[in-house]
Amino acid sequence: MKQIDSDQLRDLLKVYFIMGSANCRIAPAKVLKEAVAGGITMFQFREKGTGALTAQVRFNLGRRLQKICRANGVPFIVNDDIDLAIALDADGIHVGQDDTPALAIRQLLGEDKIVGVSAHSLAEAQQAIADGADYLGIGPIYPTSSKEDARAVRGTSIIKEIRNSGITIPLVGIGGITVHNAAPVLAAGADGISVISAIAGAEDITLAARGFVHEVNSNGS
Ligand code: 3NM
Repeated sequence: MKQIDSDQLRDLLKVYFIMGSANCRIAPAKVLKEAVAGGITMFQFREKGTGALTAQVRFNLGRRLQKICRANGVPFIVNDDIDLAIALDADGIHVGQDDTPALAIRQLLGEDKIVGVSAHSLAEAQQAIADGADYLGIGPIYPTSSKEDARAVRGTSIIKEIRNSGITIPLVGIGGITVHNAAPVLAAGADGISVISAIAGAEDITLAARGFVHEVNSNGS
C-alpha cells in the first residue's frame, strides 16, 4: 500500500490528542471517549513518565484505547514503542529525536503506516523528511510541564522558519497549546495542534476538545 496522502493527513492532524495514564485524572478510556465525543481527529498513546504502565498492562491499555479509536474512525498512533505499535497493528508511530530513527521505522513498518517525527529545528525537520516522515510535530511552541525532557521553548517562529524554507509536509505545533494560544500556531503555518494537558486535564474534556476543533476550523487554512 502507498504512504498516506498528505492532504488526508493534514485533516487528521487538526486536533491531535496525546495521552497516557500519567496524564489522566480519571480512567484513560473515559478520557479518550470524552475527547472523541468532542471531535479529536487523531490520537497518540504516549505511555511515559512516572508510574507509566509496562508489559501486559501497557499492551492491554493500548488495545482498549485502540478499540475506542477504531469504533470512531480516529487513527491510533503509538509513541516511540515500535514493538507495541507492531503488536497492536497501530495506524502509525511517532518518534522523537532520541528514539529509533524514522528511516529504520519506515523500513520496519513499511509504507502503509503513518510515521511522525518530533523536530525542534529546521535541520531536524529536513532530516526527518529525508528519513521518510509523513508528518512533523514541532515544539515546544510554549512552555510545557507534560514532557520531562522538553527542549527550549521555540515560539511560533520555528513553524514560520520551516514553512519559509519551502517545507510543505503536514505538521502540528506542540507544547503548552491551549484554546487561547492556538490561533498563532495555525497562523504560523501549522496544519493542526497537538495537545496533552489542555484536553486530558480539562474539567470538561469534551468541551475542551470541541473548543480546539472550533479554533482550528476557524483559524486553519
Ligand atoms: N512533545 P502539553 S512538547 C509530548 O516539544 C510533547 O516535542 C513536545 O504536552 C515537543 O500539551 C510535549 O500538555 C508535551 O504541553 C505536550
